[in-house]
Amino acid sequence: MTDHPDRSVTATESVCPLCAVGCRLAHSEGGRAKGREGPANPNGRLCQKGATAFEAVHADDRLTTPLVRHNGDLVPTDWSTALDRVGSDFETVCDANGPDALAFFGAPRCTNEENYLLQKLARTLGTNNVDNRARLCHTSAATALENRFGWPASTNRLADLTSADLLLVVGANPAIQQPVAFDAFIRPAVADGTTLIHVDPRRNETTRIADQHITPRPGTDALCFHLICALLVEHGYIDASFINDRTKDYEAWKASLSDIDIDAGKRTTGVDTETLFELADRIGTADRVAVAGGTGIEDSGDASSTADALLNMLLLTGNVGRPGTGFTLLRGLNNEQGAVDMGCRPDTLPGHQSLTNDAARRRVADVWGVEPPSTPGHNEHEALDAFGTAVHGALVVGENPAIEKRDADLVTSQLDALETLVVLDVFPSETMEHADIVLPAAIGLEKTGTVTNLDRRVQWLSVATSPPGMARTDYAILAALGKRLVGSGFAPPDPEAAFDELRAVNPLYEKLPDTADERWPVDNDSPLYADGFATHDGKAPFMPLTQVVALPTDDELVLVVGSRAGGFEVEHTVDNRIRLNVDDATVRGIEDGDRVVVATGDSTVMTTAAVGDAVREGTAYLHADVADPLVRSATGTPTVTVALAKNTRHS
Ligand SMILES: Nc1nc2c(c(=O)[nH]1)N[C@H]1C(S)=C(S)[C@@H](COP(=O)(O)OP(=O)(O)OC[C@H]3O[C@@H](n4cnc5c(=O)[nH]c(N)nc54)[C@H](O)[C@@H]3O)O[C@H]1N2
Ligand SMILES: Nc1nc2c(c(=O)[nH]1)N[C@H]1C(S)=C(S)[C@@H](COP(=O)(O)OP(=O)(O)OC[C@H]3O[C@@H](n4cnc5c(=O)[nH]c(N)nc54)[C@H](O)[C@@H]3O)O[C@H]1N2
Ligand code: SF4
Ligand SMILES: [Mo]
Repeated sequence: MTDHPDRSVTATESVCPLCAVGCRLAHSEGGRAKGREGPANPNGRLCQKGATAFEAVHADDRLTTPLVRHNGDLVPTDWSTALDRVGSDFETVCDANGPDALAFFGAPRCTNEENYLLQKLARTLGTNNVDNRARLCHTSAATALENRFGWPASTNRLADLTSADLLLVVGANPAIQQPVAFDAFIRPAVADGTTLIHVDPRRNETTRIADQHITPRPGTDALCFHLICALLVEHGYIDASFINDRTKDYEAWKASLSDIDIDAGKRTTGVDTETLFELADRIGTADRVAVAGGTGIEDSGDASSTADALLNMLLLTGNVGRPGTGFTLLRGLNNEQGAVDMGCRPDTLPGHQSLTNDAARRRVADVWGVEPPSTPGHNEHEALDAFGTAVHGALVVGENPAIEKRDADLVTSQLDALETLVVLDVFPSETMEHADIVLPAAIGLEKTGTVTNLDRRVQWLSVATSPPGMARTDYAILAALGKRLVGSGFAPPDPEAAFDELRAVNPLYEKLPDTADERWPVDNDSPLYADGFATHDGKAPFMPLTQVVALPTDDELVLVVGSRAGGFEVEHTVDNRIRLNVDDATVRGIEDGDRVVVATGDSTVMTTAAVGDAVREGTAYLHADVADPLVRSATGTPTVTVALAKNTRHS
């Protein structure tokens, strides 16, 4: 279609397309982004990576033409040839195997309207096989919040963190990963007297301003917080009227605490009794306690989650529904919250309405003219496993669907097992190498539409420039695909009309004004659950601990993994070194700078040792990219052996 020769960039105000904080910015002279005051960046600042947001506009390697595979190569073509090919390929798959042979992956980097269209396309065709990347980052915490409180989202505003008396940051490093929110809300709160407790087996940049650093062995946080709850109950630090009026299952949960042996728990978690007592005291005596959780509290496996234990602690002490309390989900990608709110998940319609809720399905059918199917679809993990057997065609929007980016073999063979793989992206990716059709898309600064940040604020993007070459917005591409696959009435004419349509089917977004720029579900700025939980009886249940923690043997270390990234690093350098505690290094004859072999099961990784006190004894830390083969082959929290590599000691 149209080429866009004029790509000058205007200084129109928009939202940073990089992370879930959602800072406001505009293009400035010299090509850098300049912050504009907004709710997430009230002082108008941006972080280092946000300042480079416009670099992608003029990057040399942007995708600018549709590509179709021909005799093994991806060759440039025009839009109508590419779109016709997607249409006929998907029809072939559907005719032979039914709509559940298609899977739709996307799109936490795209707008709400784009995510809305993507799931509408899947469901109108007759499948709930639609999911998005948020699954890799924050699924345990989001699920715990949804099951216990009502919505898979932060309970409070970022700005509320400043009124907490005590803030626990658990398994996260907001000083680096959400830097503007950290500087605008957490740092000033601490300067103003909020006690900051950092719970993380590794010391990181966030620990620098913490009053207390608690280092449970990786994977034992749930037990650690159950121990703290047991101490809170024992010492009478509970909010009896909150428990009575707002919660349920308290007595059964309390009875389950008697199974917990403080001394055994101390050995398992590695946190000494004094520290546990001190923390219980701090929590029990504070008026407002808030928790902020990151990717470190995500569980591998189906054990009861750390998030569940943290929510018990908040319920027990009445710390939900008031400013300065609650749970902040430190989400990562710019529209991760919006992608799930729009129903890009296999089990719910827009607004987190259950697929089995007849009234919700009818409400959607009234608007779409088609009733969505009621059986849940495959999530991304399941769909990838089913490629080539139950699933034969996939549409991937702005994702690189390697479940873990490093497991190239599995992903390659699964992607190649598809009959047709369609990728919408802005840059070449590993996934694209397996694609049959590639459609060039626009980045956030080249389009309009809304995005939802990590505290549920919905903001409009503005067009600062046009996409390069023949690239089009994901919205335009999905609308064109819908027209071919469903019919001419499929998509509203533009994102503004789509915002109207999605408000009509999504009860959480219903009351947002046309200008958006409010937080769902629009009840000014009060915390969620001020008057009751969004559960069927308005009460939040307590949840007993079901996790069984295996202790590592003497020669093993528990592996801590971190520095997860969503692919927009300012510098693409990864610190490959394994962090070891001095005591653990000494018994193994390892010195700082030595080459070491890290192993679990059949997987090994060769790297360099960094010896010091960044991790507690019994644990070791590796960057997520380096740790990937080890994490993949382990079930649950991996334990590893670390040994000096042969013949590598520099003398
Ligand atoms: N510059 C930049 N910023 C980004 C991104 C980017 O690509 N670049 N990506 C964004 C994305 S997608 C995401 S998901 C976020 C990630 O943001 P974070 O969740 O803050 O990610 P990490 O820095 O890996 O911090 C996770 C912490 O969990 C700890 N941890 C590991 N295991 C355990 C455990 O068992 N218990 C406890 N308590 N802690 C544990 C690790 O030591 C680590 O310090 O960052 C976002 N911000
Ligand atoms: N080994 C390892 N694995 C990891 C992580 C890790 O650090 N190490 N991090 C984990 C985490 S936290 C996350 S969030 C995931 C990230 O997993 P993915 O979301 O799959 O991450 P990326 O590889 O960055 O792929 C995103 C793609 O979106 C494209 N894109 C950006 N903006 C747009 C847009 O507006 N439209 C379209 N169509 N495309 C766009 C980019 O060009 C890029 O190719 O990976 C997880 N897996
Ligand atoms: S904190 Fe996130 S949203 Fe804000 S400027 Fe940095 S990358 Fe962009
Ligand atoms: Mo992420």
